[in-house]
Amino acid sequence: MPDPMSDPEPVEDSTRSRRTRVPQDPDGRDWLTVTSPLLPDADRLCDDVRTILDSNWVTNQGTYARKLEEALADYLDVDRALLITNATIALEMSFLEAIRVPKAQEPAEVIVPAYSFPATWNLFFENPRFKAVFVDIGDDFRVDPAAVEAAITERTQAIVAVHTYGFLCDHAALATLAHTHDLTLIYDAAHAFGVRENGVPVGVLGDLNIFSFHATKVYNTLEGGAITGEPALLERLFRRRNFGLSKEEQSCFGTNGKVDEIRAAVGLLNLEQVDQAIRARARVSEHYLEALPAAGLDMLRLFPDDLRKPGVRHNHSYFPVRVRPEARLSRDEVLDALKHDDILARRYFYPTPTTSNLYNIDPDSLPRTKAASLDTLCLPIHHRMTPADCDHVVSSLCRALRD
Ligand code: T4K
Repeated sequence: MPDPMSDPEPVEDSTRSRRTRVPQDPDGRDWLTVTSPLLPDADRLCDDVRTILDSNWVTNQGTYARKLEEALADYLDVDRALLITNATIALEMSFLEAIRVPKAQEPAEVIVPAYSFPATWNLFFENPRFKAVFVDIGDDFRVDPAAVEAAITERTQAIVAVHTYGFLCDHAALATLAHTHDLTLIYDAAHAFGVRENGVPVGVLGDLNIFSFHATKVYNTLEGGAITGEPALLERLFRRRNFGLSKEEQSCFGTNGKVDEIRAAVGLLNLEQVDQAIRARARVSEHYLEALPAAGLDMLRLFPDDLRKPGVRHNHSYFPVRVRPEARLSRDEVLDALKHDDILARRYFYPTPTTSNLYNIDPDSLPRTKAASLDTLCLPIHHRMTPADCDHVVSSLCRALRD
């Protein structure tokens, strides 16, 4: 088999450790973790930190933050990108700004897949202006447009869809539904930085599109996020990000969604190396796609059609696998077997509303969400991984599921 990672280009920051000590781990083991942060060169970052400190201007739309917004708009191929503290705040600001509440006393219904991270819907449960209407996903983790259509009522105001693992939703179908029923379409694009389909960038697919720049993401500012979308909405969100203030006048309500200069400096340096990191991740992905079937691991369902979809520039943010019901171990037992070999895979997403008591819903009403939350595992994938790291994961899975 050709070595998919034998790219002559060196993997960035390859001098850093490929293993991670997890602070909460009492044993202090060195783990091969589900991801590893893309980090800037320390000397270059120190130079930037010195410049920032010397300038006395450390936050509130400083020079680095402005530069990063321009660079992000360029990279994402959009007119404007608003830099935000993190994706959770960016989602909440977007919901408050863009989802209409037509009648007092009646919450706006928002259709949202139940297979996601709680950040996607937490606000809908804490703010009485909204009511979440959960819908199911397909077997490929994407929200099911037929389920969305069936959930639309006269009180529906918005669809919030998630490009889970960077697999783009059926955006054509969702756009048609939103247009036909006059609904706001918001994408949680936390996992989808840099993804394109047939040349169309992910940041233009919804009225608003929210990215996460958390350390665990393909591209990061340590903590951070961004919003792209309709210019008029972005202009209003620009004020909302600064408490609703503009030129020392308050014209709307808002929050503090700003990003400081040091994180913006990290973001600028990371943007220079993100393409290389994505190429390194793509090599890991290809390695798994070749090696797992070759090892006879047919108790794992893989997603080659999504990861190699023609016309799609994927970002390889995650490598999800599903443990088939016939397998001799459950997903959680596979997770434990991997841990035994110092591999920290993760259950993204678990819990979901189908596996938590918090939501008071019938789990069997969302059967595909329930199944995915109980059988899906995300294997380690990051830019520092070597072919030997991938083979270590494959061997560990073979011992658990095959030998
Ligand atoms: N929408 C969706 C669909 C999302 O998945 C998320 C977040 C959001 C919205 C909200 O985005 P943000 O508000 O965070 O911008 C992580 C992340 O904290 C979270 O951002 C992410 N999704 C979620 C899926 O995963 P944990 O609790 O799994 O992270 P943690 O700390 O266990 O880290 C995972 C692994 O990453 C570690 O085992 C090792 C590695 N790691 C992590 C950190 C923080 C490092 O090597 N270094 C580090 O500094 O939540």
